[in-house]
Amino acid sequence: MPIRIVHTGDNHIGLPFRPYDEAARTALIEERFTALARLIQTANDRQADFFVVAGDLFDSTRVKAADVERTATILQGFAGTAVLVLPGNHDFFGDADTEVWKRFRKATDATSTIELLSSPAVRRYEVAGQPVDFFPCPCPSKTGQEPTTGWVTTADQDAAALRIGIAHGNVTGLGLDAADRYFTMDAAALEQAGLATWLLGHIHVPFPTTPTGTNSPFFMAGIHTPDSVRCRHGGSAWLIECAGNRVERYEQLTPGTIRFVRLHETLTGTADIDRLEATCAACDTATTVLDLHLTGRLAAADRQTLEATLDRLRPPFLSFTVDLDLHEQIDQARIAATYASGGLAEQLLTALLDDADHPDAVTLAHDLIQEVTRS
Ligand SMILES: [Mn+2]
Repeated sequence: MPIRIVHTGDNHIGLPFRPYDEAARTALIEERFTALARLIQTANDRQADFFVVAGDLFDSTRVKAADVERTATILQGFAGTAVLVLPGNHDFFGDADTEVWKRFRKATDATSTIELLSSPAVRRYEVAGQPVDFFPCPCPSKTGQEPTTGWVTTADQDAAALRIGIAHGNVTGLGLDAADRYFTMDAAALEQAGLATWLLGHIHVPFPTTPTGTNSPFFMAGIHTPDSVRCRHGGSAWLIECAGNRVERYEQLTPGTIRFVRLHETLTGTADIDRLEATCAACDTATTVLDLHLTGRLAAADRQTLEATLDRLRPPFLSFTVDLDLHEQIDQARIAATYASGGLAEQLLTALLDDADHPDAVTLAHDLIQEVTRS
């Protein structure tokens, strides 16, 4: 029987989602818990032996007690040998007084299977006679120049054990960390440490880049469910199967159910509005946080059609925000309604309207006339 590990990280429980309205904010905060609960369920269904959180389980060191307790209750649902929780850089372990970990310890005190990896020292377990040694590298602060993994190279390693590193930080070549402030690890050094593999967190993008495979010198969990439009994947975690001191097989798990989508569209007429409507209607609305950025030029009547369309599209979405940078397209009806017939403005704008080579000219002239008349 292989030893199975479910590897997650960067769950950011307690992320406040401040820019969203109350309904969306509540749903987004809730999703961080429910996606973690789904992942525990999957780990149990797949008979995982270990559930590893590779840092940033919490969004900060001051997450409120109720949220920490709820997280602890979810983790207590794991049916395997142990849940291992590493402090990352957002939820670093400063000392025994670090608020979030005091709360976490209090909430998990009675659960012998939950281990807070607050110190860099080997944690040994045994699964069906096979020793399994974890080498945790907790973050002591929010930022740091040096990797936290140095102690592993000089630590005693038992050749008979399955040996797994757990760390949190940037990896050269993976993330953008030009200033080396996030405990940057060297990929080659990780590979040369003598361990079967490393379970890492910090970069919210999963690594390896293939959903299944046979081996990898390290794994990056990827955030378990998206937290912003910057997240291009649907939420990720790994199921890793080991035999001896080797990874034999890995498989990507997808516990997330929400998506953040930002759409940039240029509108110049009703055909574009129809196209926008079709694109929005194709979204899985109840689980989509949609952020529309609309630019272009619309005639007054089309602008009304757009407003009505947006009002119709909005309700089923988890969140639906619109950034409008639209100019008014001046047409004959607008000229007739605004300017005296036969007057200079009417004649000028009508002439410009016919200038197919300069479609912006009439709008520009109208804006100028409006500005002059107003001042
Ligand atoms: Mn981090």
